[in-house]
Amino acid sequence: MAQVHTRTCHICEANCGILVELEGERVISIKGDPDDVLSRGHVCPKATAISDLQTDPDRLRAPVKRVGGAWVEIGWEQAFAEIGQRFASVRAGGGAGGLYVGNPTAHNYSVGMMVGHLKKALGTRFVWSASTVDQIPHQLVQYWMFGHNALFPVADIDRTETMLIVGGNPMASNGSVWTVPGIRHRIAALQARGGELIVVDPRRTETAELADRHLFIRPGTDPAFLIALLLALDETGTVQPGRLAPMLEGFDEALAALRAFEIAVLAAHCGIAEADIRAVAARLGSGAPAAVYGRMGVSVAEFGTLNHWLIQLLNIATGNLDRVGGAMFTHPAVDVVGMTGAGTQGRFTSRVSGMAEIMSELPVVTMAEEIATPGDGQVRALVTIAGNPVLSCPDGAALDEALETLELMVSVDMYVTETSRHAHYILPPCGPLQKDHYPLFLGAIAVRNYAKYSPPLLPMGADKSDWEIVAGVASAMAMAEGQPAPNIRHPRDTLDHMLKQSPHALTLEQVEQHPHGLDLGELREGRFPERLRTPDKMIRCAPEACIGDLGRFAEVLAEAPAEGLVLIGRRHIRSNNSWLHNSKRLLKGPDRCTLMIHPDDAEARGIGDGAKVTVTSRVGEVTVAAEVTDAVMPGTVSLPHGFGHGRAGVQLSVAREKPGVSLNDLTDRRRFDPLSGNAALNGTPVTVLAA
Ligand SMILES: Nc1nc2c(c(=O)[nH]1)N[C@H]1C(S)=C(S)[C@@H](COP(=O)(O)OP(=O)(O)OC[C@H]3O[C@@H](n4cnc5c(=O)[nH]c(N)nc54)[C@H](O)[C@@H]3O)O[C@H]1N2
Ligand SMILES: Nc1nc2c(c(=O)[nH]1)N[C@H]1C(S)=C(S)[C@@H](COP(=O)(O)OP(=O)(O)OC[C@H]3O[C@@H](n4cnc5c(=O)[nH]c(N)nc54)[C@H](O)[C@@H]3O)O[C@H]1N2
Ligand code: SF4
Ligand SMILES: [Mo]
Repeated sequence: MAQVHTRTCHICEANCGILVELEGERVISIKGDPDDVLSRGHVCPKATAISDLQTDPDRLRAPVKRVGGAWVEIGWEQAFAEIGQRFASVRAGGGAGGLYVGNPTAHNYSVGMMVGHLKKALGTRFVWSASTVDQIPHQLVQYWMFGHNALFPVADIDRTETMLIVGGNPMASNGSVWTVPGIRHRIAALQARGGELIVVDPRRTETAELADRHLFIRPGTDPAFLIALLLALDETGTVQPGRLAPMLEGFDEALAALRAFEIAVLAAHCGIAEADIRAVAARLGSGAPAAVYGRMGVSVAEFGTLNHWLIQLLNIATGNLDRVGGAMFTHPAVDVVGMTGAGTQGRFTSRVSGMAEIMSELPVVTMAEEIATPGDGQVRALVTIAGNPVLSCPDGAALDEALETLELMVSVDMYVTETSRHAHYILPPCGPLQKDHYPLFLGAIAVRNYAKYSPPLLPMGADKSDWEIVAGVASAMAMAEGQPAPNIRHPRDTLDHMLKQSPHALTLEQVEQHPHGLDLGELREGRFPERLRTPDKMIRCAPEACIGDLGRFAEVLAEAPAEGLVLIGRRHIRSNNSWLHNSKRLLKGPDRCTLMIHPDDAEARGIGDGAKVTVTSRVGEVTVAAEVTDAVMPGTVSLPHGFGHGRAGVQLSVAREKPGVSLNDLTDRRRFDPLSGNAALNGTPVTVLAA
């Protein structure tokens, strides 16, 4: 007898409600849940792949240890004991521990609760995560302006009149730092009520295809566009912060600093016509609700922090911050803001290049050098949790080499990946349907307030959840080092506690009574000033570092634009970073790892559609098929990240059929945003030649 269970898809930030039909332990179907309070039936093709992940024969089912060139299965107790002993000997030899935490941990509430124990057991400041190849500039700006790094503004697309997306492609990504399932319907509804979607992107993306207006922008030049918008508002007297006015500190100072720039110069720099900039500004400044949102295109850039500051200044200048139809703040069921520290930066620096700590971590651009550079405090033992930095971090090839030199490497991952193949031990978590799920971080950035708990659907058997594995490693390391064993609390209890402590004062039991989610209502305006975490409840509009960074931008603006091509990334709806390429049904169709190049640029180099080309950057070279298309603007080429599965020893049999090349063999560790330390993955200068 088949039975249908409700659940939340954990793969991306959209958090779609799904209906999983099971017959015994066999998945019969996975469909969208029309009654889910957030997603209302939306799903994408990746949801069905959850069952592929569950049944994938390549997925490790027991801990493995690398012996010579082979992987040998061992028991959990033996794995923990050996890891503890080997860690103690690394420490005794003067080596430091290190930790890399990957993206899927943000979709796994329970493992996040154990990371602190592991950091403590490792006794290290060498903590890296996918955050510094991702959203750290958002957090830094929020910390500076609103007083807490987790005060994420959420674009109220369902009630806005103008939605401006700069460097985001939610039609492929399903939204990011913005839990907004079913974006296509939301865009259609916006347009049906007379609103406009405006997309600013060097590529005519799937989202741009739906837009009322798409403006091509030269990669990396977003500060020019954003400053020009603010200047156009200023010139037309449409700067109107409205009810925010009494909460603004330094707003006039910020505007004054921007007045040093000229719209015509900025327009020429970013490649967007002055008339178009003025038209967008007129819409934003019309007084009707508007929301400006920026994502990876502006985050992983050399001016990532400056970009996000300017975006929030735009939301403020148009009176749209904390307003219905603007950029709003949630009332989450678990109030992360109330429970975590405001943020940190610069409390310590990295050993080799002296880069500043950010939100208790070090930027990932420092990871390879900290492992490879000998000396006191060199990282000799590394744990990775749900991460694949060899494919996801800049200059992945350098990291690939560095990892092989470690004395001890432990990967908590269910596959032998480009990264975990270097590990001495791989500790695999259970399959996705064997664990529970609660959207701890993502619920707090959703377009609607809600809570939803998904219980495990399949029995655990001898398998372990990520949190149990990380707790096991932390305990083993602590004990081998002669420290007291960490006091591990069951994540469900911690979750229940967090729910109770938050303003909605829910219990986990109450949440569990709502299998389609507990609706906590639409986002409400007027959260500020109460929600602000600055000591005086003022919005800091002119953070010193941002004002200072305008000088760095002015220098770039004064330079002649560089000749040659720049490389940007892209995402596809049927893939997720580096790790969904082992599902046959997701991988089917034409090869997706192609270099998109504009017809003019292709012609100038004698490159035909489908021809093999060699792409070279300062750090590396790849050979890949060209896709000649006017969807990318002249001067820009695009390659997806997350491919490159052809490396020796990777055990992903489906992914190996179409291995592709890694974009991050071309991206450069030396290109980063100096304010945040976040990697600049987009805008890499490259040469492209027919191979
Ligand atoms: N050039 C370029 N590079 C990029 C990006 C880009 O746009 N351009 N995007 C960046 C971004 S935004 C991110 S978030 C990073 C992601 O970077 P990472 O987090 O380092 O990499 P992922 O590809 O997400 O790899 C996740 C790994 O976790 C494993 N995994 C999946 N689910 C689970 C689980 O439940 N438990 C455990 N233990 N393991 C699991 C997978 O097998 C895989 O090996 O990549 C970044 N890299
Ligand atoms: N299907 C799928 N969904 C995903 C993921 C995935 O890999 N696949 N990854 C998940 C993760 S971890 C994240 S962080 C999110 C990311 O979510 P998004 O940010 O929405 O995804 P991207 O496709 O990286 O979109 C970035 C856009 O910026 C554009 N761009 C590049 N350079 C510039 C620039 O200099 N200026 C401007 N204005 N635009 C630029 C690119 O062309 C691209 O369209 O997606 C999440 N969802
Ligand atoms: S958009 Fe797709 S991958 Fe993301 S949560 Fe929804 S079904 Fe899952
Ligand atoms: Mo990400």
